[in-house]
Amino acid sequence: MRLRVLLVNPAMDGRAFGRYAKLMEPMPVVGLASLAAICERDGHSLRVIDQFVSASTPEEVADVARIFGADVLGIGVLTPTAPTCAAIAVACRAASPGIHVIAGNIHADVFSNELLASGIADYVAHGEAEDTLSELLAVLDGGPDDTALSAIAGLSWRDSAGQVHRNTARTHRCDLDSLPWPAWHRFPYQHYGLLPLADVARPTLAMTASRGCPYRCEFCSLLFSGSHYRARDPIAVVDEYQALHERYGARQIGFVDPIFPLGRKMLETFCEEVMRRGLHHDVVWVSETRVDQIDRASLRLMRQSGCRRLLLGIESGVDMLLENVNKTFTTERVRAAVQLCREERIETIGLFMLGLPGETREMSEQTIEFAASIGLDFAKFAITVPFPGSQLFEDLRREGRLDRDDWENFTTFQPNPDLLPFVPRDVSNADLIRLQQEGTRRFYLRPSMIWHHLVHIRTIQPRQIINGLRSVLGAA
Ligand code: B12
Repeated sequence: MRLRVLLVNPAMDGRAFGRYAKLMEPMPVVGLASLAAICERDGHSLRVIDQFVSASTPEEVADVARIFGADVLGIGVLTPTAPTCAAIAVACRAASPGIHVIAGNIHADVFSNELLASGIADYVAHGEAEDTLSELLAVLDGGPDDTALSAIAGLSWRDSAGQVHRNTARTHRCDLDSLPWPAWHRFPYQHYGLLPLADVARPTLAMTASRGCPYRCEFCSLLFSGSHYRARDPIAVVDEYQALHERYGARQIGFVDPIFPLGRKMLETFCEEVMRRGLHHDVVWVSETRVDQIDRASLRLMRQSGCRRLLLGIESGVDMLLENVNKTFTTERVRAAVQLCREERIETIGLFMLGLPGETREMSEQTIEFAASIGLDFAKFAITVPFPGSQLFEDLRREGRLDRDDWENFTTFQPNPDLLPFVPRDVSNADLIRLQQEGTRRFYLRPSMIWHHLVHIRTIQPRQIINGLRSVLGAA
């Protein structure tokens, strides 16, 4: 017998994004789509709900589970969606007694004990879950058996007596190319975008060329789980890239690796292969990278192969703050990299964080000024949030400055000053939110920027302009 598996991508509560809520768009979930492919490969029956698109309530998800006769609910838990995940699990258990609840992704990874002890989940797959899930479903298929369960690396679970176990960790899979490609046909992929700022063309899909990240930024929640960097074979990357275009009609592909490109050789082989197959005529790509990973020759090749926009994690315009969070590059390097991108005609989105540890109001102002002065095409100002899994979270917890678990408020666009999870000592909560709005306003509402967008960029749709203006100007 094979199992009936329901996979759910839980949505964030739009209220946690306040005035920016309308800018949120459903985005491809590569991790869950990869797990969907594993379920298909192993012959299980599968249903997928992307709550970002369906906007289903937990009760509606539970109805689908009941009607489908789901044996298993698999749910990906990021920090701000943890309460929604719990509500979905509770509703599904009520509607389908006996359903096995499997949780994964970073928040479940960090809080596996709590999720299992509270009865929200029966199993937590730590880290990258393709192999763990496959083995777990095979065991559940034969009826759960404690001995077999305890042999699955990377799994935490609750036994029949209610005791929680954590098995040995699973070593990171180095061979990423033998994984089946994400099963996008199970997802409402026609609805996906790459957030307004990264949308150059549609339909759009996403993929990864690597996993893990060798850098150690303090605020990154992949710090503990994802430090082992592994790259795919660039030719296999182009195979998937081409398939996304041919099977699903993708005209834009977003690389959601922590950093892509990373490493010259891989980049060159990837770009040249894309061009050899003529894909650069039909598909554009965007990715997130570091300013110290790009040079003129790489950028030129990237542009030729279809790269149109880069997201750059710049974070701050203050060198001391960059150093504090282990960023290992300076503002001078940022300025030079953005200038190079301009010269090589690749558009840039600067990602900034306001309210970093040690930041003062003056420093936030300096970051906003810096953002507007270096020739970026777009800028996004996020409020610093100590996400579980990051060093920042660990440090604040240890210092007793983070004694809370209202996870729904852990978002980088929290509109309510009283609910901000973290504010540096020298800035007030209200100031921080004002600075975020001010940064966005000062960046976009410059005549030169408006002209630049109307005449040169022209990728933002009228609906996005209206929503953008409403969020910047503070209209409801
Ligand atoms: C694409 C992306 C998004 C997309 C899709 C999110 C999603 N549900 O996957 C969107 C735009 C919606 C998004 C939003 C947010 N994101 Co985001 N996002 C990413 C990004 C860039 C790529 C994720 C990805 O696809 N990785 C590749 C796949 C293969 O890996 P994976 O997703 O980790 O999946 C594996 C495992 O986690 C696990 N797994 C995942 N899901 C499930 C489900 C089950 C059932 C099981 C068993 C296992 C499992 O198995 C997967 C396969 O190996 C990452 C950074 C990064 N590069 O990883 C940040 C990241 C995941 N996002 C992050 C954050 C902070 C957010 C926001 C909170 C941002 C905000 N503005 O406030 C929101 C929260 C949205 C939400 N749903 O909760 C943090 C996570 C923080 C945390 N502790 O939860 C990350 C790690 C960025 C960072 N460096 O800090 N994000």
